[in-house]
Amino acid sequence: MTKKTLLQISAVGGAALLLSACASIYSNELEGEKAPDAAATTPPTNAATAPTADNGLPKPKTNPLPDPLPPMALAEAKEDFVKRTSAKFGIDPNSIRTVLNQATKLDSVIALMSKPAETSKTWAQYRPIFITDARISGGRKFIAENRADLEKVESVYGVPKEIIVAIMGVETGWGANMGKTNVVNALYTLGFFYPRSGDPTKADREARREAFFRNELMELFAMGKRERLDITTLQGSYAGAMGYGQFMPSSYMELAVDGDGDGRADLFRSKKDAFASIANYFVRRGGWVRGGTVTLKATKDAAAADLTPESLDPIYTVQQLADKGFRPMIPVTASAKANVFRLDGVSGPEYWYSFQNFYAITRYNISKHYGMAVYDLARELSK
Ligand SMILES: [Ca+2]
Repeated sequence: MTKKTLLQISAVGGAALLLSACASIYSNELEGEKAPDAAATTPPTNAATAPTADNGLPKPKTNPLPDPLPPMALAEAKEDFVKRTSAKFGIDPNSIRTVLNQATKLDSVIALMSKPAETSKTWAQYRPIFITDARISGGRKFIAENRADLEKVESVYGVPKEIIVAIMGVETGWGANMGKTNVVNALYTLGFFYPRSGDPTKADREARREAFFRNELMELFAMGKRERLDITTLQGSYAGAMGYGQFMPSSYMELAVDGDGDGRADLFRSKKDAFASIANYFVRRGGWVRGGTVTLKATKDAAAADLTPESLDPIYTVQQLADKGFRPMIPVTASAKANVFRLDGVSGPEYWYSFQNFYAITRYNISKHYGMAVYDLARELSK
């Protein structure tokens, strides 16, 4: 099947996601969706909260948060950071110390990170927030203006231009809203002063998230060195996500690529770099399959139980899912790998297959609503 066919295949329900200034950082698993924070970051649910398979079949992949850091006084923690960052990336410790000593703890960042997760919206509530006429027309215009560059990236990576453009639209309105928070300050705040709720059941996760952000700050120093950027001037989301596609520093280091041939990956100013980097993210982080199906609507046998807990990881064969009572509305090879998730649409429950390429979209933000929103917007853009 061609890509266009695949995008058009299903009569989807839509999806919606509210864009906060940035992309999302970790997302609240499958249902929660607090407003997205940092995007291409997909930081990880940790093992305690990650969805698990229910029956002896392979377990979904998890991407655990780092171990908590040993307790240290602030001055000691900062010096430890300087030493480790310097040793790991070969950066002059004094330059790191200077930046760190000038960094500011931002109460606004603490407040945003402490905000309770939004109550879960249903798909029916979500979609109209997310898929708007303005976003559809803006996306079509953006494609028209960048068609040749987008098609070049599409041919190299196999990721449809509509998917790349949908991601950029969701994350930053095609660059109009890349975030206005100083990235060093954001990551310093979350990496050294990550807010604690006081809830003992959340303590471990909060400590791990602090370690995650401190590591992102380390990666930011490495990024400054490699890309020859003054990191103290960079702006992004309150969680430290940057540029057109809202990459966290570690994703920037691992997955950003030079799309315009000037020798640097500049996701702040180069659309060509952003297109290639987003596509590279899909392929390398999500295992995007060129020409592969994203999602298909499924029917559910009356007697079939919902798959709980839900997972988007394509760990079942289509035959195994059929045995559980879920059948695709158009025939699919029985050995194809997928999972099934539920959306609560305007007409009630809907069941959808998550194939590898749906899973890939959700590596950007681990959320079925995010995945469906991007898919649905891409489908609109392909018309
Ligand atoms: Ca470049």
